Amino acid sequence: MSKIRLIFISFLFFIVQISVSAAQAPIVYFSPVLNQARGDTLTLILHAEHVQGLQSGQFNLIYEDSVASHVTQVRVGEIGEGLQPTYNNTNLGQTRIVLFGMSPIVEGNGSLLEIDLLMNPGIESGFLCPLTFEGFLLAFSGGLETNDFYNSLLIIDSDSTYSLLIRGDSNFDRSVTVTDVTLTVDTLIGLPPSLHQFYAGDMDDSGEITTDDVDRIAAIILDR
Ligand SMILES: [Ca+2]
Ligand SMILES: [Ca+2]
Repeated sequence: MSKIRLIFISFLFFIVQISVSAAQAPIVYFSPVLNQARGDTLTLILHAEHVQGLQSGQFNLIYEDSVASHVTQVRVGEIGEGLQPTYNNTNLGQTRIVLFGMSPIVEGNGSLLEIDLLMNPGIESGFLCPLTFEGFLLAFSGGLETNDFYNSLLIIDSDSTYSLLIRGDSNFDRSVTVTDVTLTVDTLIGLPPSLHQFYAGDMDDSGEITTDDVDRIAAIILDR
Protein backbone atom coordinates (compact mmCIF):
# COMPACT_ATOMS: atom_id res chain seq x y z
CA MET A 1 0.00 0.00 0.00
CA SER A 2 1.36 3.40 -0.93
CA LYS A 3 2.35 6.05 1.58
CA ILE A 4 -0.20 8.42 0.02
CA ARG A 5 -2.99 5.97 0.71
CA LEU A 6 -1.90 5.55 4.32
CA ILE A 7 -1.93 9.33 4.71
CA PHE A 8 -5.41 9.41 3.14
CA ILE A 9 -6.71 6.82 5.61
CA SER A 10 -5.17 8.71 8.54
CA PHE A 11 -6.88 11.85 7.30
CA LEU A 12 -10.15 9.98 7.00
CA PHE A 13 -9.83 8.88 10.62
CA PHE A 14 -9.46 12.52 11.61
CA ILE A 15 -12.47 13.69 9.60
CA VAL A 16 -14.70 10.90 10.83
CA GLN A 17 -13.77 11.50 14.48
CA ILE A 18 -14.99 15.07 14.02
CA SER A 19 -18.16 14.18 12.15
CA VAL A 20 -19.29 11.31 14.39
CA SER A 21 -20.33 13.56 17.27
CA ALA A 22 -22.40 15.79 14.96
CA ALA A 23 -23.95 12.98 12.96
CA GLN A 24 -27.54 12.28 14.00
CA ALA A 25 -28.74 12.29 10.43
CA PRO A 26 -31.57 10.01 9.31
CA ILE A 27 -30.44 6.76 7.72
CA VAL A 28 -32.21 3.55 6.71
CA TYR A 29 -30.93 0.07 5.89
CA PHE A 30 -32.06 -3.53 5.81
CA SER A 31 -31.37 -5.19 9.16
CA PRO A 32 -28.44 -7.54 8.62
CA VAL A 33 -28.76 -11.27 9.32
CA LEU A 34 -26.15 -14.02 9.33
CA ASN A 35 -26.88 -17.62 8.37
CA GLN A 36 -30.69 -17.50 8.53
CA ALA A 37 -32.59 -20.58 7.34
CA ARG A 38 -33.81 -20.21 3.75
CA GLY A 39 -37.54 -20.14 3.05
CA ASP A 40 -39.80 -19.38 0.09
CA THR A 41 -40.10 -15.78 1.26
CA LEU A 42 -37.38 -13.47 2.47
CA THR A 43 -38.68 -10.76 4.83
CA LEU A 44 -36.53 -7.65 4.60
CA ILE A 45 -36.73 -5.42 7.68
CA LEU A 46 -36.16 -1.80 6.71
CA HIS A 47 -34.60 -0.26 9.80
CA ALA A 48 -34.50 3.50 10.34
CA GLU A 49 -32.51 5.75 12.66
CA HIS A 50 -33.20 9.39 13.58
CA VAL A 51 -36.40 9.67 11.52
CA GLN A 52 -38.62 11.56 13.98
CA GLY A 53 -41.11 13.62 11.97
CA LEU A 54 -41.01 11.36 8.92
CA GLN A 55 -44.12 12.00 6.82
CA SER A 56 -43.61 10.24 3.51
CA GLY A 57 -41.03 8.36 1.49
CA GLN A 58 -40.37 6.55 -1.76
CA PHE A 59 -37.75 4.33 -3.33
CA ASN A 60 -37.19 1.63 -5.90
CA LEU A 61 -35.81 -1.65 -4.58
CA ILE A 62 -33.52 -3.31 -7.15
CA TYR A 63 -32.63 -7.03 -6.91
CA GLU A 64 -31.47 -9.89 -9.14
CA ASP A 65 -34.57 -11.38 -10.78
CA SER A 66 -32.74 -14.70 -11.05
CA VAL A 67 -32.73 -14.86 -7.22
CA ALA A 68 -35.96 -13.11 -6.21
CA SER A 69 -39.22 -13.07 -8.17
CA HIS A 70 -41.16 -10.11 -6.81
CA VAL A 71 -42.46 -8.40 -3.67
CA THR A 72 -45.64 -10.00 -2.31
CA GLN A 73 -46.39 -7.76 0.67
CA VAL A 74 -45.23 -4.58 2.40
CA ARG A 75 -46.21 -3.86 6.02
CA VAL A 76 -45.34 -1.06 8.39
CA GLY A 77 -42.92 -1.95 11.17
CA GLU A 78 -42.95 -1.02 14.86
CA ILE A 79 -42.31 2.71 14.33
CA GLY A 80 -44.25 2.99 11.05
CA GLU A 81 -47.74 3.24 12.55
CA GLY A 82 -49.61 6.06 10.83
CA LEU A 83 -47.82 5.47 7.54
CA GLN A 84 -49.52 3.73 4.62
CA PRO A 85 -47.22 1.73 2.33
CA THR A 86 -48.05 0.84 -1.28
CA TYR A 87 -45.94 -1.11 -3.73
CA ASN A 88 -45.78 -1.90 -7.42
CA ASN A 89 -43.60 -4.55 -9.07
CA THR A 90 -42.71 -2.24 -11.93
CA ASN A 91 -40.16 -4.37 -13.79
CA LEU A 92 -38.27 -7.64 -13.46
CA GLY A 93 -36.03 -7.18 -10.44
CA GLN A 94 -37.55 -3.86 -9.46
CA THR A 95 -40.27 -2.85 -7.01
CA ARG A 96 -41.38 0.70 -6.30
CA ILE A 97 -42.42 1.37 -2.71
CA VAL A 98 -44.20 4.52 -1.58
CA LEU A 99 -44.97 5.58 1.99
CA PHE A 100 -47.55 8.18 2.86
CA GLY A 101 -49.06 9.28 6.17
CA MET A 102 -51.41 11.88 7.56
CA SER A 103 -49.28 12.55 10.61
CA PRO A 104 -45.52 12.40 11.11
CA ILE A 105 -44.11 9.42 12.97
CA VAL A 106 -42.94 9.93 16.54
CA GLU A 107 -40.31 7.29 17.27
CA GLY A 108 -36.97 7.93 15.63
CA ASN A 109 -35.34 4.50 15.73
CA GLY A 110 -36.69 1.07 14.84
CA SER A 111 -38.29 -1.07 12.18
CA LEU A 112 -40.00 1.15 9.60
CA LEU A 113 -41.16 -1.41 7.00
CA GLU A 114 -41.29 -5.16 6.45
CA ILE A 115 -40.99 -6.22 2.82
CA ASP A 116 -41.76 -9.81 1.75
CA LEU A 117 -39.70 -10.86 -1.25
CA LEU A 118 -40.66 -14.12 -3.00
CA MET A 119 -37.50 -16.11 -3.68
CA ASN A 120 -37.02 -18.26 -6.76
CA PRO A 121 -36.79 -22.01 -5.99
CA GLY A 122 -33.54 -23.90 -6.42
CA ILE A 123 -31.11 -21.00 -6.21
CA GLU A 124 -27.53 -22.21 -6.26
CA SER A 125 -25.39 -21.72 -3.19
CA GLY A 126 -22.77 -19.04 -3.45
CA PHE A 127 -25.02 -16.71 -5.43
CA LEU A 128 -24.75 -13.02 -4.59
CA CYS A 129 -27.72 -10.70 -4.93
CA PRO A 130 -27.13 -6.97 -4.39
CA LEU A 131 -30.14 -5.15 -2.87
CA THR A 132 -29.95 -1.57 -4.02
CA PHE A 133 -32.02 1.53 -3.32
CA GLU A 134 -32.72 3.82 -6.25
CA GLY A 135 -34.51 7.17 -6.30
CA PHE A 136 -34.57 7.10 -2.51
CA LEU A 137 -36.25 10.00 -0.74
CA LEU A 138 -37.64 10.56 2.77
CA ALA A 139 -39.65 13.71 3.49
CA PHE A 140 -40.13 15.14 6.97
CA SER A 141 -42.53 17.60 8.53
CA GLY A 142 -40.88 20.97 8.24
CA GLY A 143 -39.90 20.32 4.64
CA LEU A 144 -36.65 18.49 5.36
CA GLU A 145 -35.62 15.75 2.94
CA THR A 146 -32.95 13.08 3.05
CA ASN A 147 -31.70 10.31 0.82
CA ASP A 148 -29.23 8.59 3.13
CA PHE A 149 -29.23 4.80 3.12
CA TYR A 150 -26.94 1.78 3.12
CA ASN A 151 -27.21 -0.73 0.28
CA SER A 152 -27.13 -4.45 1.08
CA LEU A 153 -25.84 -7.72 -0.27
CA LEU A 154 -27.82 -10.96 -0.03
CA ILE A 155 -25.63 -14.06 0.01
CA ILE A 156 -27.04 -17.53 -0.68
CA ASP A 157 -24.79 -19.44 1.72
CA SER A 158 -23.66 -22.99 1.17
CA ASP A 159 -25.66 -24.66 3.94
CA SER A 160 -29.35 -23.91 3.16
CA THR A 161 -29.06 -20.51 4.75
CA TYR A 162 -28.68 -16.97 3.56
CA SER A 163 -27.04 -13.89 4.98
CA LEU A 164 -27.90 -10.27 4.45
CA LEU A 165 -25.05 -7.79 4.93
CA ILE A 166 -24.75 -4.04 4.76
CA ARG A 167 -22.23 -3.20 2.07
CA GLY A 168 -19.12 -1.81 3.69
CA ASP A 169 -20.11 -2.87 7.23
CA SER A 170 -17.25 -5.30 7.75
CA ASN A 171 -17.78 -5.67 11.52
CA PHE A 172 -21.60 -6.11 11.26
CA ASP A 173 -22.46 -3.35 13.75
CA ARG A 174 -25.12 -1.83 11.39
CA SER A 175 -23.07 1.22 10.59
CA VAL A 176 -20.38 2.05 8.05
CA THR A 177 -17.60 3.80 9.92
CA VAL A 178 -13.85 4.19 9.90
CA THR A 179 -13.59 0.90 11.81
CA ASP A 180 -14.83 -0.84 8.66
CA VAL A 181 -12.21 0.99 6.60
CA THR A 182 -9.55 -0.24 9.02
CA LEU A 183 -10.78 -3.85 8.81
CA THR A 184 -10.74 -3.72 5.02
CA VAL A 185 -7.23 -2.28 5.03
CA ASP A 186 -6.22 -5.16 7.33
CA THR A 187 -7.30 -7.52 4.55
CA LEU A 188 -5.18 -5.54 2.09
CA ILE A 189 -2.10 -5.97 4.23
CA GLY A 190 -2.61 -9.72 4.55
CA LEU A 191 -4.89 -10.42 7.54
CA PRO A 192 -7.46 -12.95 6.29
CA PRO A 193 -11.12 -11.85 6.73
CA SER A 194 -14.02 -14.13 7.58
CA LEU A 195 -16.19 -15.08 4.61
CA HIS A 196 -18.90 -12.56 5.49
CA GLN A 197 -16.33 -9.86 6.24
CA PHE A 198 -14.90 -10.46 2.79
CA TYR A 199 -18.30 -10.08 1.11
CA ALA A 200 -19.11 -6.93 3.09
CA GLY A 201 -15.79 -5.41 2.09
CA ASP A 202 -15.77 -6.40 -1.59
CA MET A 203 -17.79 -3.35 -2.59
CA ASP A 204 -17.42 -3.83 -6.35
CA ASP A 205 -18.06 -7.60 -6.37
CA SER A 206 -14.68 -8.16 -8.03
CA GLY A 207 -13.90 -11.26 -5.95
CA GLU A 208 -10.93 -9.61 -4.24
CA ILE A 209 -10.31 -6.82 -1.76
CA THR A 210 -8.38 -3.95 -3.33
CA THR A 211 -7.77 -0.27 -2.67
CA ASP A 212 -10.84 0.42 -4.83
CA ASP A 213 -13.01 -1.22 -2.16
CA VAL A 214 -11.37 0.88 0.57
CA ASP A 215 -12.07 4.00 -1.48
CA ARG A 216 -15.74 3.06 -1.88
CA ILE A 217 -16.23 2.48 1.86
CA ALA A 218 -14.46 5.77 2.60
CA ALA A 219 -16.77 7.50 0.10
CA ILE A 220 -19.87 6.29 2.02
CA ILE A 221 -18.51 7.88 5.19
CA LEU A 222 -17.36 11.11 3.58
CA ASP A 223 -20.58 11.59 1.59
CA ARG A 224 -22.69 11.52 4.73
CA1 LIG B 1 -19.47 -1.27 10.83
CA1 LIG C 1 -13.23 -5.68 -4.80
